[in-house]
Amino acid sequence: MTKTIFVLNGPNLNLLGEREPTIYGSTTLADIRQMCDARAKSLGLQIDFRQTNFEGELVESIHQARKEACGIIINPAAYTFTSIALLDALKTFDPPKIELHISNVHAREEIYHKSLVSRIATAIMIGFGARGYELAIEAMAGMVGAEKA
Ligand code: CA2
Repeated sequence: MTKTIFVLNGPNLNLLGEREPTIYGSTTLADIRQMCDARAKSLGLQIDFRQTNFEGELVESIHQARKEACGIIINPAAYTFTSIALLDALKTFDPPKIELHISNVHAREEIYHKSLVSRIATAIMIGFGARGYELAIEAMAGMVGAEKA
């Protein structure tokens, strides 16, 4: 059976490519979704790609991932720095979890420096732009022992 990876995206990431291109680039979330699907397919993986502006919905997706996914790639956006609910939910997910940020958060204002999610992430992908999603999928394929190279 094909292994499924959940790719979860938090608040405002639906605006990618429309605003602040100097920070987040001009690639849209729809473009990123396509890139993820293509890379996952070539690695023998399946992607469940989601975006929400609601904290509880992210928590629900993580609960669903506990039943259906063998890995999570998550860009929690602003909830990275504020959400204990997200942290608690991710703690219940034992398989690999990659925290991802498009921008280099450490080169930005101090409010973006202290991630709660990093405490429990298996690995972190920061500052590679939209390409970070593809890189995270490649890394995840290695972590979950996907069939193809
Ligand atoms: O770099 C990232 O991927 C972030 O997770 C993006 C978050 C920010 O709070 C994190 O510090 C780093 C913000 C997402 C906002 O997305 C927008 C996209 C286009 C225009 C405006 C906001």
